[in-house]
Amino acid sequence: MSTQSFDIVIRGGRVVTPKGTAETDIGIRDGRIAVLGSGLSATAEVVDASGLLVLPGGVDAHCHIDQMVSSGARTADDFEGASVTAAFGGTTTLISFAAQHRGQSLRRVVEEYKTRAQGKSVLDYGFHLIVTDASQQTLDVDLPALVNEGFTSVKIYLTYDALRLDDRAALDVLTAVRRERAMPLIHAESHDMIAWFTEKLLASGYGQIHHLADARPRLAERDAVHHAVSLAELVNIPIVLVHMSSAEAVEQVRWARRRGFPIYAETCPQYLVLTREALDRPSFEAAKFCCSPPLRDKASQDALWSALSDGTLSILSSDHSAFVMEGPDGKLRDGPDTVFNRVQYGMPGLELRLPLIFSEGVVSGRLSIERFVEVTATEPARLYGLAGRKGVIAPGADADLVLWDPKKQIRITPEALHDGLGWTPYEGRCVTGMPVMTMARGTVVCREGERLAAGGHGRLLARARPEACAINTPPVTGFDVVSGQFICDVPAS
Ligand code: DUC
Ligand code: ZN
Ligand code: ZN
Repeated sequence: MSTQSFDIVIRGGRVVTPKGTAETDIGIRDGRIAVLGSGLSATAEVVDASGLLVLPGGVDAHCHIDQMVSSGARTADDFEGASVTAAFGGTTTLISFAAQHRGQSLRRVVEEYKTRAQGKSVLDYGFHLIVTDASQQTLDVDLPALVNEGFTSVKIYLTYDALRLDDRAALDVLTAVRRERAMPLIHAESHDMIAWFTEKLLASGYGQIHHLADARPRLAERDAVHHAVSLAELVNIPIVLVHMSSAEAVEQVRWARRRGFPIYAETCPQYLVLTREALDRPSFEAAKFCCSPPLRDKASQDALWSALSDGTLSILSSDHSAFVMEGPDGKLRDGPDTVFNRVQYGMPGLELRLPLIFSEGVVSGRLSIERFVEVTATEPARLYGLAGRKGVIAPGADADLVLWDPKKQIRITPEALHDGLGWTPYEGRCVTGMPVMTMARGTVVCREGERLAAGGHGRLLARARPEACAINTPPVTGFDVVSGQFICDVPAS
């Protein structure tokens, strides 16, 4: 029995951490978790959590919010709308993207995205830097300063004409990221395979939407995942492979990890619960299911579930990328006959990431509740420099908490969601398990369907350099790219 007093006490819930689940009270003071124990008293509010799970708020480490994408289209939501919909789904931290397009100053891009979020987001947020222009100014001036300011992760693309880096540029970026001890994220699909196949399909008149899955085959992902791992090994840097979608990609990740190389990989709800057959619907329906990499088959789904459960895949993010359906920013910007490579790829996912995976994973017996918390909150926080602060229920962490009713069922409709988008690829699906209250830094953001926090409650997170990036293994080649010196002998190969 503690005699201290707290601003808020959450009483009687089953508290979940990656290490186990136990009934305990949580004492909160000044927006942080002060203590876990029993019989705690509060000066302000006691929240009765009996019959509920208490989870660390979700950390969604891959979402595109208020972003200008390479086609010139803008995603549909701003930071207020996106953070509110995320909070209703049990997420309390967002890591979105500050996307550099070629010729742009990375510094100016970041300042622009900071302005977009500031005063709007109800949740704490950070930005990964998307680097498409590997200039000296970007790599030697802007990047070091930005990493020092807490932007400690960088995404690069191996595909898309407007975004991709060739190998030399990719190695330059990885070397600079390694020097700064930041974390790289890699979009791994083979550009030339996709470009070649797209050209052949279009030349033969196969432009319909369902050919998206043919044009971006699993082999193109397998090939690029293997290649990305080789690039990382050459430079001796850990990487996060984002949005793994196929059994073949999982096989490559498993191969890399078996060899002891620090490869981390992410998947997303759409690859776990949807399949490519959805693309066979008429175009206005099929467009809802277009993402990149595309949806795959049931065998890939099964492989992803196993890999998520056994630790081959480390994190589960939404890859939220919401677009309206029509108009210049729409998924079908050329109308119902938009060819597959002109569709705007991406799906909304902020609000349903946790409910879908709880229902299909935990309720269906494919994931333990502890693993669910680990992949949706604890591990993304750890990988991206928020360890101990976000994604955990422990003294000293921010009081980002979700009261979760494991029995509550809903049938998904656009009206049941809070994104105002008017469509969802999950329409008609029923899920079991929903958040009933989401708290961010001790403030209740939403409760029983009601929004309670104002835009601007969220703060920009200065993230630490991820622990995983403090590399102390010798380079496979013996040559250290950062110091420019041979630092050890390696057997001739
Ligand atoms: N890559 C992403 O990470 N998200 C949306 C589309 C894409 O190509
Ligand atoms: Zn990507
Ligand atoms: Zn993405």
